[in-house]
Amino acid sequence: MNFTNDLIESLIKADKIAVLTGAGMSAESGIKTFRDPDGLWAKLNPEELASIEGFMRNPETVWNWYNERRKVIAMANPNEGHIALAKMETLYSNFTLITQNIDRLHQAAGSKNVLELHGNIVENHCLRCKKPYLEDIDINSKILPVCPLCGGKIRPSVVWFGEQLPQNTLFEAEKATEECQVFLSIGTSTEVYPAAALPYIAKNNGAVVIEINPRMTSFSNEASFVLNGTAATVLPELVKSIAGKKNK
Ligand code: BJW
Ligand code: ZN
Repeated sequence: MNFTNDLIESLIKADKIAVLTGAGMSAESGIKTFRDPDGLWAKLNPEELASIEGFMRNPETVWNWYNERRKVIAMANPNEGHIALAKMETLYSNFTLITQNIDRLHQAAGSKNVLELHGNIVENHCLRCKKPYLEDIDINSKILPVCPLCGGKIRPSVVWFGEQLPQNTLFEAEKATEECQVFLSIGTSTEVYPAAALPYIAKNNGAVVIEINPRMTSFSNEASFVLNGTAATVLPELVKSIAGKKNK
């Protein structure tokens, strides 16, 4: 892919970078997105599977779904895009990677400063007393785990619809977004708030905003540059184009 000089210049000049990633980031690691034609929500109902009301109505169904996804994620490896972002972090003194993904593949690729807006699929906690549940979950068991402290239902430590995002993490993400000179929005449909507000916040604060996505999104027309391709193909080329020229 050919990158314009303006785009490369903006990345070389910048010392503060913020990146927002969504499900498309992990698509080439074999993890399904949500809103693509073959995505999770094409066949499944988000209100039943990703809300507290759905969990209370039918915890078995929700646990089965999370256990199936845990199996897929446990087998997945970071793709070339994750690896390129980890390399990119080493080029900057101030680099914040904000992710909506729960799969921990950024950390597996070596990224250090990662903010998880929607939690993660590895940890669990008690719905009632909120304490972390530290036992291993047997993903093949039909018996639902309960809290050894209060008997409450155990749930995955992800953020469902209608739930508040972790407030410190969101605060740090907004701060990095307001302060950055370049913001990258990668593999997200920019449909789910408050994460979807971040590219707009960056733009309103004067940042150059680069979108990487094989499809147009609701934000594309606002972006400074749209790189029409996948994360695992565009990011390695982009990072290669700046690596030799960027002094930390
Ligand atoms: C590629 C690619 C490749 C494909 N390379 N790209 C009206 C207005 C504003 C807000 C609301 C509203 N009505 C309701 C709300 C609130 C709601 C919301 O935003 N809803 C919208 C859908 C309208 N938000 C919330 O409820 C949030 N909480 C909240 O607002 O709290 C307020 C509160 C305050 C005080 C007290 C209490 C509450 C919480 C949102 C939680 C979202 N949770 C999920 C599930 C997480 C757990 C799990 O995974 O199981 O998070 S839903 C799902 O969507 C998941 C994702 O993180 C999130 C975003 O999706 P993402 O990542 O953008 O994926 P896709 O599939 O949408 O897009 C993929 C993109 O990749 C596409 O563009 C492809 O083209 C692209 N792509 N292959 C690069 N190879
Ligand atoms: Zn408890």
